[in-house]
Amino acid sequence: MINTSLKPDEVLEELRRLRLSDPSYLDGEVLGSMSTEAPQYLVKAYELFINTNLNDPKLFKNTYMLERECISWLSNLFHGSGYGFLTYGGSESNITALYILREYTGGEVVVAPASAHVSIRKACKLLKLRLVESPLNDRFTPDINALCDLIAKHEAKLACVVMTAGTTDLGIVEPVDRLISSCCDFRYLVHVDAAYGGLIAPFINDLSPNMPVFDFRLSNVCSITVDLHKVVAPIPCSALLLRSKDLEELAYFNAPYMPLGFQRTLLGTRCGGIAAAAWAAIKVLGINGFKELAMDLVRRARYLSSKLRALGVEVIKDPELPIVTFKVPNRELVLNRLWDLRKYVYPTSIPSTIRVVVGPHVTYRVIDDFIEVLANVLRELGV
Ligand code: 0PR
Repeated sequence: MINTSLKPDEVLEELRRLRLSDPSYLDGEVLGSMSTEAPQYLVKAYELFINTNLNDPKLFKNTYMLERECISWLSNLFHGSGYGFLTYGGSESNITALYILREYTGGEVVVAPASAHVSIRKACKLLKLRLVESPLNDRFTPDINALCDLIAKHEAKLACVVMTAGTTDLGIVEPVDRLISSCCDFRYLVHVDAAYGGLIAPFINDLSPNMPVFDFRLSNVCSITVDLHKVVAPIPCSALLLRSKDLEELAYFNAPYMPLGFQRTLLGTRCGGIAAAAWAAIKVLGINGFKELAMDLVRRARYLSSKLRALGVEVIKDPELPIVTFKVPNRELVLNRLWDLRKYVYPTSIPSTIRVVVGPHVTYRVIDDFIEVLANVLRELGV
């Protein structure tokens, strides 16, 4: 039973206690999740705008200005023209993108490699779009010929093709550029789900020189999802970037009682804190800060991968983005033991594999500690 007669101080104390017993990022416990511990200045920025509503831009002009500046900066990074919205997460961005592209094209089918995130499946279900999946090859990347065959087959009814820049299992940046150059006889629009890779891939050319291009320079690309809460911002914080104003306007909904006469995005009231946190992150980090962070994460992921190999563990793929996926015999047993020891790593959809996402809180010390625990677990279980 919940005690309902607590004083504010008491309730906060109780909440502190509850939060402390949930996993900690900074103690190196959260290892498989894509979220991270946001720095305090971003939490503060969020808090300053916590009672503002992004969906009432005439009332909260500055909040709206912060959103526009964030979209403009992010859009610029992807060679776009400044259209789009801040959203509450990659799922909302993806659902909105598919909604907009369905409205724009009148299409009924979405073609995507099997690596597409569950939010794409969710979007298709909600929007009554038929998702047609194309296979991955033995390197877990999309089979471009198969994808192109499906595009040809469904061209007339296609709402869009979805490609992922930073797949959930392996952090693979799918070759949007290669698809478009080799599948050029058909008309189709592409939505890029860069929820995970969007704020990492553009910055790591020095370490991964062959990174595919997946931005608005490719004329088929109409929308890009990019999450700030996967690299730096407090949850929730994502963006949906759009190629043009007419696409953006497809997510405006008449609301005669509102000061502007319409509402933007699929949600109603939207906390302005997300705009303040995103704006603060962009102002503080800038291109150089994001680059430094992204490069550092990739270096740490490579360090983890080499440590795993030194243990005799098979790493599925050299990490391009900072996700390290590796094989273990008897996965359930190993996962359970690691979770018992508060090392929260995740299974992936590839059989017998476990994933570590190297977020900002996964430092070299955290990695060394994890390797030691994993070595003990593997020894102890004799697997
Ligand atoms: N697109 C891709 C490629 C993703 O990996 C994710 C989330 C999304 C879209 C959806 O983003 P939102 O979760 O912001 O809506 N990928 C993570 C995953 O499935 C989500 C996650 C994050 C899961 C933190 C657990 C967790 O603790 O692993």
